[in-house]
Amino acid sequence: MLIKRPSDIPSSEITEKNVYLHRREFLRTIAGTALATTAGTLIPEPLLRAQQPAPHSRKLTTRPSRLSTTEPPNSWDHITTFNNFYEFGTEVHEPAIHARDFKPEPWSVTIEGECARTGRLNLEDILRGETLEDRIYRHRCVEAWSMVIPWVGFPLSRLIEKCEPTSKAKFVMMTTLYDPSRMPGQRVPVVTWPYVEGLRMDEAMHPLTILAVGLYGEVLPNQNGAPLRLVVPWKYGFKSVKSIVKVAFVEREPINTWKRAASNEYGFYANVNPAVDHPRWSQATERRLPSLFKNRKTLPFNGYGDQVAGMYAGMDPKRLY
Ligand SMILES: Nc1nc2c(c(=O)[nH]1)N[C@H]1C(S)=C(S)[C@@H](COP(=O)(O)O)O[C@H]1N2
Ligand SMILES: [Mo]
Repeated sequence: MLIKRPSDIPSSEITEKNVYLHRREFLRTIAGTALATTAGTLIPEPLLRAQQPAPHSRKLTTRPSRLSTTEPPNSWDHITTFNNFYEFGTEVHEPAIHARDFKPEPWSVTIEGECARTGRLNLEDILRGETLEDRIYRHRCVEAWSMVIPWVGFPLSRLIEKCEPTSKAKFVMMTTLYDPSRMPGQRVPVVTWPYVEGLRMDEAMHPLTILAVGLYGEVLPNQNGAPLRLVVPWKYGFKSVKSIVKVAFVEREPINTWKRAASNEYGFYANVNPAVDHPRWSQATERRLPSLFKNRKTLPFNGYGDQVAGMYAGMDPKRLY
């Protein structure tokens, strides 16, 4: 691989590592205490590989989707060793290590709020009769890195229809498991636990919005949000809440975790917008892993504008961040 010499690298690219460390510095400040981690150290690639379990060979039956991107996906190694999942540590290499012994089964999801079918659904009931699709999506983290990920999943709209929401249901709120004995990161108040995210009803019903249960045709690895996680490809990664145990239909816009933590930096909509800088860094470009440098322009709505921009007609694009 050709590595650029530092003198060739514009300063806009050099800031990259600082950018993704910033959110963590901020967290340490607000949390007072910090997880005892190797903060800021970058683990060399060969070491990461050595620590990685091989694909576990629990194959799923899937069919391809015409909603997939044709861009080449990142490797299994990249997708499973570079994760944001603060329940298992705030450094991107930590979830692969600390989520290893997490048991995502049995699993059930509580359905609450403005819908006819409140109650509890086992994961098996949620999946019964579903056709699982390979959905190869671009993923753009607010911290300016990106990947292409071959998810296995099904439209969130399918679950929503089963719940029969009432006309009062304007938003869907989804919540991650709260169990500090199984998710050690929750012993540290880096954010308000449990992690919650929400979508407006039309966003939740959009055919691009999926619940993922797999990766590369196999059952989802723990660090990627097993056994059930949201994927909303036109929004920054933090919208895609992992290890979901609750789906609630609500009338008012929910307060999502990152907005609660820093409403000056993170909003509810979180649509990928290269024209609106994050208060502390630019969103104009991104680093497509495994590159160490920003190597491509970020596209509005992460390249899914044709399919989703219509939902936001008339809204202030700054508010969409
Ligand atoms: N419960 C929970 N969900 C989460 C997060 C988290 O810390 N906790 N991080 C979010 C962020 S910032 C990103 S970029 C994606 C990362 O998903 P991946 O690790 O599967 O790539 O998960 C999102 N979902
Ligand atoms: Mo993210």
